[in-house]
Formats: sequence, C-alpha cells, structure tokens
Amino acid sequence: MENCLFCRIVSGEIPSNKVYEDDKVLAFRDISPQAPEHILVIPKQHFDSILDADPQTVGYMQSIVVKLARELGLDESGFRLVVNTGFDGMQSVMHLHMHVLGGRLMLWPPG
Ligand code: DGP
Repeated sequence: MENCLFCRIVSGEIPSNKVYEDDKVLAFRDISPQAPEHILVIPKQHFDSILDADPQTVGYMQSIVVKLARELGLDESGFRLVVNTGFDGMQSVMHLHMHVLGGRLMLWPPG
C-alpha cells in the first residue's frame, strides 16, 4: 500500500534489519528498541490492524513468533508479545505488527 511505512519496508524501499523473511511474513528489529531483543513480525500483505486480518495470517505470524523466540533463546527466559491496536492501543504504524520483546524483565506497566 502506497505511503504505508511497513509496506515500504516489505518492498525494500526502506531498509530494515531483517531477522526472518518468507513469502508471507517479514521480521525485523524495531528502530527504537524497548528491550535487548525487540523484533517486529509483520505480514507482507497489508492489513491496517489485527481487526482486519484473517485468522490464518495471524496464526501464521504466531508460528513465526514462536520460531524466532526459540532461535533467540527467549523460550527459556520468556518474552512479551504485544499487538498495539488502534487509538487507545497507541498503534502508531497502521500495518499489522507483533512486537516480540525480551532479554530483560518486562515490568508492567511498561517503564
Ligand atoms: P506501534 O506503536 O505498535 O505502532 O509500533 C510501531 C513500531 O515501529 C515502533 O516500536 C517503532 C517502529 N518503527 C517505526 N518506524 C520504523 C522504521 O522505519 N524501521 C523500523 N525498523 N522500525 C520502525
């Protein structure tokens, strides 16, 4: 989608620090990491948010989250999976994404 930041990352127009890619999903490091490991997992197809996405896409993203968490060793220590949605969710990029945060104790509320 034109003017969508994450679509431009998918197309390669904007560079990213990729950690995983296949025909459906891209995972890359967040530009403003909130934890030692902060990965964004996005579908290549544009969905504004999880409200618009089909369960197959969301389920496939989940399977990639688990795969990456294992590869990064976060299955041992644990991690936080966040899907900010809409205004109150403070979603800033309107392209569905899952935040994988780990490598430190994820205190709540975030700080
Ligand atoms: P959210 O607030 O849930 O919409 O998170 C959007 C995230 O996207 C935020 O943590 C920062 C990240 N981000 C924004 N622009 C870029 C970018 O150009 N590159 C990368 N790697 N991450 C970005």
